[in-house]
Amino acid sequence: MNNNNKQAFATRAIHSGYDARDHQGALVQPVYMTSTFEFEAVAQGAARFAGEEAGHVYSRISNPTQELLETRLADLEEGEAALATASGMGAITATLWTLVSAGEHIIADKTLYGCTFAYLQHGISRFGVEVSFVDCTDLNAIKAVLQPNTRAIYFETPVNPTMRLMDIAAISALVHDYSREISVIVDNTYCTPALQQPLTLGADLVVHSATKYLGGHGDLVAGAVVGRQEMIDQIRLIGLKDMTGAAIAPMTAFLIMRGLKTLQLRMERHCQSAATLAEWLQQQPMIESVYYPGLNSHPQHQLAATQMAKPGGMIAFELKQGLDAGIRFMDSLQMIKRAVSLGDAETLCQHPASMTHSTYTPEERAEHGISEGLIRLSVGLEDIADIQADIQQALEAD
Ligand code: 7XF
Repeated sequence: MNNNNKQAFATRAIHSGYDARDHQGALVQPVYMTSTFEFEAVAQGAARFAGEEAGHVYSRISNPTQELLETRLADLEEGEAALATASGMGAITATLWTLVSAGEHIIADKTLYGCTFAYLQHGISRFGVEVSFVDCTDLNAIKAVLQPNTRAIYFETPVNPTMRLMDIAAISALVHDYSREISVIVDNTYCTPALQQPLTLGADLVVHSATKYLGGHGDLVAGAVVGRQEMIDQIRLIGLKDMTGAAIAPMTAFLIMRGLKTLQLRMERHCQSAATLAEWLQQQPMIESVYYPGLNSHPQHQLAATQMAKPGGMIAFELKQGLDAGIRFMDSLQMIKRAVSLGDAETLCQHPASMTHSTYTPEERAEHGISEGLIRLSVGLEDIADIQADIQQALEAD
């Protein structure tokens, strides 16, 4: 216990919300593999549908295994409530479909995960929602696009894949000062609450691809959104139930809780190995630039130190000889996997321009700051010496 009587993060990641006495003493929570729930009488079913009585109705809306995961995620993110979904994109779309209507406006950072960008650029814009992409590291740029019909500002920090950081507290203060009607939504996938807790810095909602560090083992696809109870209730009843149907499977919720038990331990190792590798990469003669918030050379190194407990497990870099050398490097990797996704035990390496960010046109990538030669590394949990040896031999291969 820490001094305000609240258990510490690692403890809550294991225990929060679960009482074995409710489950015949089972150490680990049972998985409720059920699509529907029996009503004692018609009146009870009617009351549940009307929202007058608490209780489950149907597993597209809620399920006890999902509910326990949601309690735990809300606790870890310091939020009132959470909604777990079938994917990160399910969480993002359910959230924005709920908050924004035709004729309204969203501000987004200029660089986002490829499918989030595609949804904002080509998806929601088809339904009469206006989106302004701006450099959210520049508060004046945000100020310049705030409008009376703005309903949300959306950004990642660190940004996938360029590793720019947004000042969550400063953006939240600026936007809320303009209007409390605007939701500040932070994609916390790269950090997890083990490293960064946007709600404590003034954000309204946190979204996650739980596919990544939260699950942590590369064996599931899932997402989550965390925030105030009233907002999460709305997202559940509108964005999840009616607009996306992106319900999480009970077994997936179970696997995420298994992953959460080691979240803090894993993040410590991911961060330690990434910090060592970033320093080492920076000294290699074939490397042009390394983007990692823990490096002194990162333009927002200072912000990283105040906003993030540690600089994370993701690194981006460019080779001096550009794209062709980058592809040669990637094709020469032996232990490290060429794969998209991130946050797994396995070290993963991918090429944003042709993979995760191929949803941008080449012109959009140039405008939004994603270079064609950029390589992204998700530093895994293998021994650092083995990761480094594989990178070294791939850099030296011709
Ligand atoms: O729907 P998903 O669980 O894949 O989550 C979407 C998503 C949301 N936010 C961020 C910051 C993400 O990185 C993702 C998914 N990104 C993977 C990646 O960058 O490798 C997807 C592989 S194409």
